[in-house]
Amino acid sequence: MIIKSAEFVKSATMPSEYPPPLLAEIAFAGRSNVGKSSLINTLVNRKRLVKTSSTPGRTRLINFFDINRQIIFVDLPGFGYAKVPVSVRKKWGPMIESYLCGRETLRGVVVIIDIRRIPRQEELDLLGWLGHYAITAIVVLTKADKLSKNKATHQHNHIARALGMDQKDLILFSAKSRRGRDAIWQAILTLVDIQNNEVIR
Ligand SMILES: Nc1nc2c(ncn2[C@@H]2O[C@H](COP(=O)(O)OP(=O)(O)O)[C@@H](O)[C@H]2O)c(=O)[nH]1
Ligand SMILES: [Mg+2]
Repeated sequence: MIIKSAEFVKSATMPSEYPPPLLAEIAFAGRSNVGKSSLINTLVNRKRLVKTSSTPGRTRLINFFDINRQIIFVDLPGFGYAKVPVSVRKKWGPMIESYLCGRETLRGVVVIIDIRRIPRQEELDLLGWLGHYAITAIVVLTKADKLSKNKATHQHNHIARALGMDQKDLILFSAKSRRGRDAIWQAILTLVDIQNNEVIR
């Protein structure tokens, strides 16, 4: 799909602050610093639609972005950053869960995992919730450029096993090389039911 517009809509912490549910939504979730902002920016060909940061754990809000007046991208707060105070961390689960279980326009969640790490409890919990609410997960292994081809293949296998998933259902991605971008767009467009007659650029 050709990106004609990509605009920040608003930030929210609770359902009363969400924008009206008028368009199909795709949410993005992952550990702090995993590369979530970079992935969204790569998908929409913008350098700084979503702020990237070398200081993890800053985003504590749910951020909504309008793409082409066709899809809403939702940047969920990153989880699992140890330096964030416990009081703040405790709010993340309920905040994310109330979004996931109550948003009628939500079509799927892109779950982003660093290809160099083995998924831990937070990722398993998130995938468990998605399964429970029958929300489709698009699982992406990011920062693939950081590993050699052999190591990437090894991790791909290893992570698939840890998640109990088929290897072919995990998309390898790099914001640096843009590898995997088209595959993620295909998965998204299938979920939001937009015809992809145009070339993805
Ligand atoms: N080499 C490499 N670095 C990445 C990639 N994606 C993100 N990063 C870097 O990882 C750090 C965190 O990225 P960011 O997108 O802000 O992560 P977020 O906290 O999940 O939103 C930044 O320094 C990015 O430049 C990638 O695919 N490859
Ligand atoms: Mg971010």
